[in-house]
Amino acid sequence: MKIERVELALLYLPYVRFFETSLGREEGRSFIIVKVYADGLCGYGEVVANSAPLYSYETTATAWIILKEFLVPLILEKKIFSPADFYKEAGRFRGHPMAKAGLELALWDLQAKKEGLPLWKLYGGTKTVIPAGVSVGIENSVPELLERIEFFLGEGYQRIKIKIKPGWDVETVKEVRKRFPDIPLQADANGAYSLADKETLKKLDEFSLLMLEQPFPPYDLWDHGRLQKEMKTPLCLDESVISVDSARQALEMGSCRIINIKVGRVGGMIEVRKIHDFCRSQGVPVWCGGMLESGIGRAHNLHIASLPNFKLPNDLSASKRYYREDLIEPPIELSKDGTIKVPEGPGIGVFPQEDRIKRATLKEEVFKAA
Ligand code: OSB
Ligand code: MG
Repeated sequence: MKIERVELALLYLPYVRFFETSLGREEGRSFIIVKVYADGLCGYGEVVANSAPLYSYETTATAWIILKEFLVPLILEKKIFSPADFYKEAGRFRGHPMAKAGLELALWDLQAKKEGLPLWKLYGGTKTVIPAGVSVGIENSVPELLERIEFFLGEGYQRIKIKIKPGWDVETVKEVRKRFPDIPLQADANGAYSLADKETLKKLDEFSLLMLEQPFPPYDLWDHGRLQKEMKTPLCLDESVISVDSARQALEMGSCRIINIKVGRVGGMIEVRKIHDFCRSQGVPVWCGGMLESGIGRAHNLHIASLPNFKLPNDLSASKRYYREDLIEPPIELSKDGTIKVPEGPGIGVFPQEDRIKRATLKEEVFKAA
């Protein structure tokens, strides 16, 4: 197979409702859709970087430059088309995992479509229904947060994750527990604390959380280990785990007991697989995190979450929880039992709607093979 053309499009989609974390409040999201064309087929990927370097250092602008100047040329000039060859060649460039993942995922989709297989089969997945949780942002008041949680529980989500930050933590979790004593509940700080906050964080042990996600900044593996030694709540790392080596180092240091896997954060599906397999060999469960992806990125996540060691409810919610009009048909829907079906057709198994992509596009560029 020879890739004939690669297209990049920068999109903006407004959320149905603002989403606030310790990093700030957002009303919508910029991201990049990558398309690779060969033999009359098109593979789709999503670059999950946002407009500002808050969650990580990447932005839509840095990803665009890295794709244009380094990654797309690998495909069009070195004539690479297999995800494995791309992983190897792209690995020579340091960093920029979200840019790499967007293109690698497009190649995976293309390959699966060529073979007429759904991605989950190509990946060796073992599940076709995925347990869905929902990530609930910081609200203006605790009563509003309780109302949001009530709404999502009514929809059937299997677990609730709330976002915390200094000033919206122990008391907030206490109120949530008072109102919902038995629900599977976890909290995510997106790195808002430091070891100086240890005594505050230890108070969360009272509330039987499934896990506490990323209390400290990404590079603080060691301090996470110091906190985990003093807490019974399992720590889960998100931002800190950027490769299988960082996953191994985190587990060796006792920095966490659970790992959140995001394909964009680790640079593609091949690295996901390595982290997944290593965690499985260590008896450490993983789950699939989200970046408020459009249906394209979320369809990819559903296929990834079909692997056997994804053992906890995932941040994979229905299309309508994020966007009024998702980019795909059919939309991703939640079943009454709080699961989402992995799409069945070839590749990502959902149909991107080109008219909707166009309407949301701010900028595009086409690259053709010589
Ligand atoms: O830390 O998991 C996170 C969204 C954007 C950036 C970081 C995170 C999140 C979420 C949303 O929690 C998960 C989802 O896509 O539903
Ligand atoms: Mg997180």
